[in-house]
Amino acid sequence: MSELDRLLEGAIALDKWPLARLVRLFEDPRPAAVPEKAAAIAGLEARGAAPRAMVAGYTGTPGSGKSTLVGQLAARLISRDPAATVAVLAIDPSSHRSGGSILGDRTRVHFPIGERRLYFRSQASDRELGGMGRATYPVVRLLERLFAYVFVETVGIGQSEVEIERLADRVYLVLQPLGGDQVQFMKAGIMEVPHAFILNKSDVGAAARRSYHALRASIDFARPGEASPPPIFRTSALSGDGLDDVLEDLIAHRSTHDAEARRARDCYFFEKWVRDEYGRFGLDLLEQQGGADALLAASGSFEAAQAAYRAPVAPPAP
Ligand SMILES: Nc1nc2c(ncn2[C@@H]2O[C@H](COP(=O)(O)OP(=O)(O)OP(=O)(O)O)[C@@H](O)[C@H]2O)c(=O)[nH]1
Ligand SMILES: [Mg+2]
Repeated sequence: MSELDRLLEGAIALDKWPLARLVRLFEDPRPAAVPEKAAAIAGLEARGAAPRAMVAGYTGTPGSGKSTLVGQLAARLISRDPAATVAVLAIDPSSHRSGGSILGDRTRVHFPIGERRLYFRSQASDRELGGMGRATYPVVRLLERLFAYVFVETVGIGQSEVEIERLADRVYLVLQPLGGDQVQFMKAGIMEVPHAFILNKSDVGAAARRSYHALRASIDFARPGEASPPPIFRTSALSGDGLDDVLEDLIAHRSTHDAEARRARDCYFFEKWVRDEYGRFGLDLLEQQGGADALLAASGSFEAAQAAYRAPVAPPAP
């Protein structure tokens, strides 16, 4: 058995060490890593590890309690459903390290060290605006073959909303109660994306109640005439209040991308990869090669398409 085969079998068994090794491979931005990623995906497919996870996105304002909430939701999910497995990927704009910070510590989620069904990984975001890093999509492609749920935490301040909408099957916007003089929650553009809202820190009392009504009004204003207005869940990630309601919502909407949605998602992130790595020149070259859709269809997987893409030899524009 090759080294890669051993890693794949270990990862399918959800052993932490091989998982971490594979995640690092998928985070590796170097072109030299692409063939091994393609081989890993092919090896997973051959073992029947097709994409199966529901991908849930949690975005929202800094400090609203996203990490605490996501950690608690993950822990609750595996304790109520013996078959559930959850991977949490947190994009951390405040971390300057290239991943590896211990989210489990920060979220105060305690679980036995041998608990295979929960996996935490934090990634530094490499974009000034927060949101997703370059390694986010590749790692989601790996994790969605291994776990039943993949939770992605991003900081929501604009562009990242669009990306999380592309990535996730269901998007939650996590907010915290407003101070007294704040009237509006967020720019309308951000309010339009989420499937559901989570007003966390509902344990803080009167401010939380006032904020609930202000949020309802902001949503009605940003999304007029919507047939079924998005739910607002009031939670406390500290006390656990309201978390089961969020889980019900999650489970009720458990769906995975169908083939068509998956193609569109691959296409979007393939173009993003080309743009990020090779700029406008790279995109022109992609057009000459028939475009992302054709390249993906001909290659069989996102990673194989990356290998097949004839990148410009010039270094990317700064
Ligand atoms: N009172 C109260 N505090 C909370 C709750 N959830 C989280 N916190 C606290 O809020 C602070 C921020 O929590 P995090 O989970 O790190 O928030 P975050 O949104 O992930 O933060 P960033 O990723 O840095 O944007 C911590 O001190 C938490 O203990 C809650 O439900 N109630
Ligand atoms: Mg966080």
